[in-house]
Amino acid sequence: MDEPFIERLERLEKEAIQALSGVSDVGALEGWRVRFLGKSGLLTEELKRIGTLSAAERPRAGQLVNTLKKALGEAHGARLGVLVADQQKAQLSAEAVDVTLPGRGLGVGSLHPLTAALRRIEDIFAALGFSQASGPEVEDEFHNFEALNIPAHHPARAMHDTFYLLDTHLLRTHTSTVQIRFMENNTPPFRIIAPGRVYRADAPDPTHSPIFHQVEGLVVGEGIHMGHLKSTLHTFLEGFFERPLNLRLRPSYFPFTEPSAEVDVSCLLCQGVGCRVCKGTGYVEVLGCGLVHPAVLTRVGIDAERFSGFAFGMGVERLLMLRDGVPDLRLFYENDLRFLRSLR
Ligand code: 2U9
Repeated sequence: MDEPFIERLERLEKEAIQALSGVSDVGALEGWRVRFLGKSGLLTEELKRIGTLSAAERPRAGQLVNTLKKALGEAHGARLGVLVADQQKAQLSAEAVDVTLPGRGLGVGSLHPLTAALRRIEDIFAALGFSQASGPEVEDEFHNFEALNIPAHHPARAMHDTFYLLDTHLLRTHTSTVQIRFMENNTPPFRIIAPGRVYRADAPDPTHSPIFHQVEGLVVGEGIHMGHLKSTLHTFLEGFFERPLNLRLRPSYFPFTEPSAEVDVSCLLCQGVGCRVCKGTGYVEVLGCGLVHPAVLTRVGIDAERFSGFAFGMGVERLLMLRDGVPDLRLFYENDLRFLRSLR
């Protein structure tokens, strides 16, 4: 057999073994297999060369090529085994779970800012001797309008942008309905607050939502006057905003109170100096109030000669926006945890 053939085979073997030791992943190993053992690989080339040898040399040459092919096949198998084992080991350690690490915990959650605010408002009024009353959210026109001195075609009905259900029922536009029901079933004297959800067909914007929350209050007794109203609201507002405040009552109009007033407090940001929150006026409006209109007392069977009362109403979202600097009322309804966590 010609010497170059044997030498070439030996060189090929050396080259293959050396190349195999440099193969470090399954992809590269496949490249190695194609190069040396593939159909058009280097060993196949040697097999083809056998045809050019003399008939006497061919059997030995064939034997040598086949032996090398077998040896390289075995070396390939062994390397593949090592690489697959290495790969599995790397994957297992990458996916390893350290069971000794402390757990992440489930979190305990917290009250929604509106719920927390309602509870605080209820607590402050409880300390002032008020009890809580509640009632249905689906109401009739009598309790939402007529009993409150808002007859049919009164412009105040249009102001309320009411959601009607059928022709006779509606979603309450204020919690005054609760106080009407309370007065139908109780006799003075009493002090109550009516906290709850109310509905108005307003398009949502930074200061409007079709659902919002009110706390209304009602005190009825003998000799109740504006002085009681003002001191009650002053105590409540200083408790809620947790700071001394100046109060300003501006004359206003509501069908269910006479006289009526809107209550301003010295600006929560600038304390009355004038800033963007109070638009330079030093005051911000926080709620509405008044003495209960005698016609409202009479409508529910309370002697308006003997008894008088005061009432007030506030939007809970608005109070929270002022206290906590919330720029958009809709945030209270989107349940974005970043917002919810930003309020206490
Ligand atoms: C009865 C009699 C009178 C409740 C009152 C207001 C003034 C008032 C608004 C504040 C902001 C509603 O949420 S808001 O849009 N409310 O200005 N509410 S007096 O008067 C009553 C309630 C019940 C039987």
